[in-house]
Amino acid sequence: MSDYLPRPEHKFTFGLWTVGNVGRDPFGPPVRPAISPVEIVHLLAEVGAYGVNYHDDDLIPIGTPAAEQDRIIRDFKQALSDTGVKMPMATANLFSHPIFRDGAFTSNNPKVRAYALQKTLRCIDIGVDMGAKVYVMWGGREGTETDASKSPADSVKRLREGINFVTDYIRSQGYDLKVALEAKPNEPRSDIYLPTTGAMLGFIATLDHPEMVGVNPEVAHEHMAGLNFAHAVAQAWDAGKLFHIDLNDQLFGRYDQDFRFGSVMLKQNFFLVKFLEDVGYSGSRHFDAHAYRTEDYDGVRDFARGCMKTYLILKEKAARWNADAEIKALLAEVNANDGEFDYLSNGFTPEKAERLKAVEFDRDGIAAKGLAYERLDQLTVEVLLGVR
Ligand code: GLT
Ligand code: MN
Ligand code: MN
Repeated sequence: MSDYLPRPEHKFTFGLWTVGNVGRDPFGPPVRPAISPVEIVHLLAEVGAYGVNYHDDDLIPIGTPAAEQDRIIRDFKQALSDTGVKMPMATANLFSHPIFRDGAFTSNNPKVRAYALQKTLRCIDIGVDMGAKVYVMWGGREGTETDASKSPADSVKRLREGINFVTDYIRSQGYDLKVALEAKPNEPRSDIYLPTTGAMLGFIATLDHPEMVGVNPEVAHEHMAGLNFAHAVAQAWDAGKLFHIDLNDQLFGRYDQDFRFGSVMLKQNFFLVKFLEDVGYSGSRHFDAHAYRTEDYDGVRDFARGCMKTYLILKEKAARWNADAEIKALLAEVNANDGEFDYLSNGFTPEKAERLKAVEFDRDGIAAKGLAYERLDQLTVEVLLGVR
């Protein structure tokens, strides 16, 4: 049994905006005093996180004079080196300032698109300087309330043009930096373009440098769309595109709640953690979540520790599930193979097709046997509930 304590090899990270969230919502003002980025780094070190992720505006408010910017960066780097906390990911805020009210890369206004690009390049320069290896692009306002305002096809073209510019910039600077696109179906826009991880994966294939671009799937965002998050993650992994992941939790069909990881849908999160651990995902496990509005900063610490501890408990449950003799026997049974059709793997030949077409299948015999998935799922629940 593990101590469930976070260690650097677990790669647990939090954005500045997560533990630094002050509890503002559309119906009420902040409930916690803001703490500085340096204080956030110390809080994360105290709870045992590996890293902190950087949003340009969270660290350097828009319009900060150059000298002040240098001081902020110096102090932040000092906090990183004092605590050993790493900064593996950078991301630009292209959604808060009113200039982005109709999108950034997809705005109809070329000045807004140019500003979004400038802000991205500057964020990348600072992020790389502080150690970032991944740049996340979440197009929070890349969408519409009314499709009278712009053509969705033009918007996808504009997004492509913007991302191609960014990847060429990264190459021209010789940066060791990958780009991870984060999908969300809606909120704050009525509809956001490329609303799911699957849509992002299709889009990436159309870019100039698809090898530099992957995805950053978020639990809450796929759950808003009623989708199975682990399936989206598996497809991204299969495509070699799982560059980053945003872990949090919530039920299907709600607004973006960003709850503590594992606080709502335990079984789904169990299969997610099992997948990540089984395949050996080695990137950041980023908790893009925040504490309930009911909490003070002790509650924020409880929240952060809870995200990491639940991940580690689910990781241990996954190992237990994999080692369970009865589960293994059931899986072996449903995957039994007498070798009769092994010739179908390793590609097509006309001879294989002819041989296959001549087979008489015992449809009723094959269909008659139960698959014991009820038993398998019950055993899964028993592992999760701690009675196996
Ligand atoms: C914002 C959003 C997240 C994104 C962040 C990166 S910012 O908090 O809700 O899903 O990952 O831009
Ligand atoms: Mn979210
Ligand atoms: Mn996110």
